[in-house]
Amino acid sequence: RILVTGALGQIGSELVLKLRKLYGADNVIATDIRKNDTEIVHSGPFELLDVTDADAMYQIAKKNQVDTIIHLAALLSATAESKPLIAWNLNMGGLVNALEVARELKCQFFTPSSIGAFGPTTPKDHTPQDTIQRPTTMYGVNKVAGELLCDYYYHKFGVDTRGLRFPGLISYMTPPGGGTTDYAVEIYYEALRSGKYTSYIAKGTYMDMMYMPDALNAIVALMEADPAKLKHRNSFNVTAMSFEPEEIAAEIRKHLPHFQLDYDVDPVRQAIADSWPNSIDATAAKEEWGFKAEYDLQKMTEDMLARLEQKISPVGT
Ligand code: VAH
Repeated sequence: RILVTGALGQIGSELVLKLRKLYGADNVIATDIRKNDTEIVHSGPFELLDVTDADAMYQIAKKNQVDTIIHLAALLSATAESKPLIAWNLNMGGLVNALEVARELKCQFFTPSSIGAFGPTTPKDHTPQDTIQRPTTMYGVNKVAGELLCDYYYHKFGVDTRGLRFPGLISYMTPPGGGTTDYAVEIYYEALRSGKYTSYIAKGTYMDMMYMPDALNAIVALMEADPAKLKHRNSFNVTAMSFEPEEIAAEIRKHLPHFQLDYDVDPVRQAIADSWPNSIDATAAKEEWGFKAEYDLQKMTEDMLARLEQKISPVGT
């Protein structure tokens, strides 16, 4: 059975539903520090869990005979930058607790890394799988330390740890919270709600992005991949596209011609974005476990706007 931490977050809230369809609802135990009234809580087992409580996590995993842990509970880049020590304690404390449970109960293990694991001295274009990682954000420090810790648990204790360096993830179900790439989600909501969006990320700032369905497929494909074929484990570069605010706005205008984009740059999140790559190279993921993305900017925009139109009242109504 699969234990998911941070199940009510941006990735978790869609991944849990997908895993329940794939492996059976009762085989996916969703946990989070809070409860809400969504399908996650009602469509299968849900438990309250603070991942900084090692014993609580162990008890839930043991009681449910868990053999796979998907550890998603974390603070994202902008939030982590605003409260770095809390971020360290949650991001690293939660991770080491989850790895210890995986070691003791012999579970397969997944946790996401991020393009945030790269820094200003990393080659910015077609960033290689193996390269310099000197991030200048607490989130980046957590992601690099997390990658190294997961590799350590694999080499030292034989825990089957696997990870993905996710780009900005775009989804229509649960908006992200506290990320730097969140503008690329907010812009779709505002395009429909008000017909205009003020971006806190500057014109010309390229970042890797991916539509959530591709991210979820990548997690399942990696976790089901033949371990003998994995030369890397923590963590694989994966990406679907790279764009700057003007480009996503132009794609939106193909559907909403009057959409207006302007800028009010947030220096904190702009500094984070500037420290990240412009585009990363996902060759290793393609070669070692057949990664591929189905959605490009055009296809994602079509789907996002169609789905969000059903969720929120379109502009002018
Ligand atoms: C963030 N959405 O902005 C996350 C992600 C690559 C970006 O790590 O922090």
